[in-house]
Amino acid sequence: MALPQEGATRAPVRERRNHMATAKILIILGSDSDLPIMEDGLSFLKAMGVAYALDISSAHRHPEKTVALARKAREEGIEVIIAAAGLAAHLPGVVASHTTLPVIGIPLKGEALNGLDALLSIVQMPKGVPVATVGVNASRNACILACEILSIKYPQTRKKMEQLKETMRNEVEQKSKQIAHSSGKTGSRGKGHPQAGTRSRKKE
Ligand code: C2R
Repeated sequence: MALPQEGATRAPVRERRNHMATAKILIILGSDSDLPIMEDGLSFLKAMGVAYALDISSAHRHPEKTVALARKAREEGIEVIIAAAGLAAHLPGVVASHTTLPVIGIPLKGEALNGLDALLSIVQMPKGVPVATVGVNASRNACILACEILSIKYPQTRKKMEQLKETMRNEVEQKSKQIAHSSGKTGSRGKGHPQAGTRSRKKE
């Protein structure tokens, strides 16, 4: 996998074609208004050094472009597609119906229904056309899942995913030690913990 230099991984929308040569992940947003939520995932990919292509399309507003993106993705070297949309989010499902590549859907939070509308639209696909759905606004998890899929084929990505797991393990260990240390000082299970001190109270 040709990994780009740090800082060169984020493809501005207008540069999508230039990046298609190396990008393995295609990210399609239903609207430019979705970009702020996608940033968390994009920063993860950037940190991972994984190239991606980013574009905006809409199954509702530009069905022709959406179908073309999905149909051309594989021949352009894409191996995983991420589609993010809010409201009646048909974009990921329509993309999935036009490709045999894995499609990861990100339901985005809208004002009226807090993302439940998008979540159900994306996750409840009919048999035969799956969309791997992550949590509401969970753009980072979508990008992690995309990297995990790529890690089947690319040892460098696999190594980085293993490092990520190791980092998370270490963070939990660190927090566990901190809370044990502070409960040793206070005699409780940690300040601010919802069940702080409950164990010692029960014993009393
Ligand atoms: P605007 O802010 O452009 O009005 O979009 C977008 O993903 C966005 O969250 C409002 C919301 O509409 C969503 N959208 C879809 C689709 N196209 C746009 N769900 C689609 O085709 O599914």
